[in-house]
Amino acid sequence: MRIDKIELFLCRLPLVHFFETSFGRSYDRTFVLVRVEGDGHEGWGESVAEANPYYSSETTETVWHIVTGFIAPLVIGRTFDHPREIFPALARVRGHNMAKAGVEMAAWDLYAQSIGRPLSKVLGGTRARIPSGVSIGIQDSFDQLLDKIDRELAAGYQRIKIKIKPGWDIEAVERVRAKFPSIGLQVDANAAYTLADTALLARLDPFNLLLIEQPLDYDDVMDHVVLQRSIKTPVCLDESIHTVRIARDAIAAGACKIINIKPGRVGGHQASIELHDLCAANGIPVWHGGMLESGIGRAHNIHLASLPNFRLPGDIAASKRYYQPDLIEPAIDIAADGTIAVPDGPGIGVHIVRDRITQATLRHISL
Ligand code: OSB
Ligand code: MG
Repeated sequence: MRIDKIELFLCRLPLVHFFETSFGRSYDRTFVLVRVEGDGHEGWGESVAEANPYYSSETTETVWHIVTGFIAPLVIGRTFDHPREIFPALARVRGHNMAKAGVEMAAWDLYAQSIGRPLSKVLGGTRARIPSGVSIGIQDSFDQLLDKIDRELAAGYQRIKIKIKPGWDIEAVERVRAKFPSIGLQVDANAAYTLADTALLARLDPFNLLLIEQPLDYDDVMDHVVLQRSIKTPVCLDESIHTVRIARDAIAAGACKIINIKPGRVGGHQASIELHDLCAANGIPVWHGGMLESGIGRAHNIHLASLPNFRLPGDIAASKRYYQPDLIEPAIDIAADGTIAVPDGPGIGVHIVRDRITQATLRHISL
């Protein structure tokens, strides 16, 4: 495959509902779409960096800078036998995994389109449907939280994740468990605690949570080892897992029992497959995270989540929880059993509505 052209679209879409994590509340989502062209086909990707560097150090502006200045020159005009070769070809760019992933994932779509196969099959996926869960942000009141959970369960979602932070943790979980004693429930702290909070976090033990996601700092491994020894709830790492090598070390050290895979965080589909396989070989279940993606990134996530070691429901939910309308047609939806169909057309297998991208675009460049 040869990539002749890369286009970037800096987009902004209003969120259907605000989303609040331990680092703040958002009312809209700014992101970079990537379109690649070559061999008479196109491919689309979405870089999940946000406008601010709060979840990760990357932002939409660093993605723009790194893709235009450093990644595009390493990719444009080059021939690759397979998209798995792209991530290693970008190795001289240190970090910037979200920038790399935007381009790399678009190239996987292009490749799958060019051979007329669904992306899931090219990635090694084995499932036709994936189990779906929801991530529910911090709300204005516990009653509002319980109402939201009620509605998501009625829609069929198979598990609920709630965001926690100091002051919105034990009582929130207590209230949710009192009303919903047997649902699949997990919490995500987005790095809001330290080891000084160990006794507090141990108070979550009786609530039978599936996992606690990223309780400690975004670049920490060893404090999580200490924490995991002191609490029963399985620790799941998100922010800390930037590379397959860090995952290997985290698993060996006992920092976590579960890992969340977001392709943007590790540099795209190839790194995600390697992370998935490493976890499978070590008996570590994985699940697919979410970054409030538009339908383009969401479609990529669905294909990736069809691989066999994605053993827990992902944060991959219906489009209408995020954007109305979404950038694709038909929108992604869940069935009553809480599963999402993996698209079976070529590539990511969704129809991209160009007018809606044009409307959402703040800046465009063609390279
Ligand atoms: O930590 O998983 C996270 C959204 C933005 C940044 C970080 C996270 C999240 C989510 C949302 O939890 C998951 C979704 O897309 O619904
Ligand atoms: Mg998380």
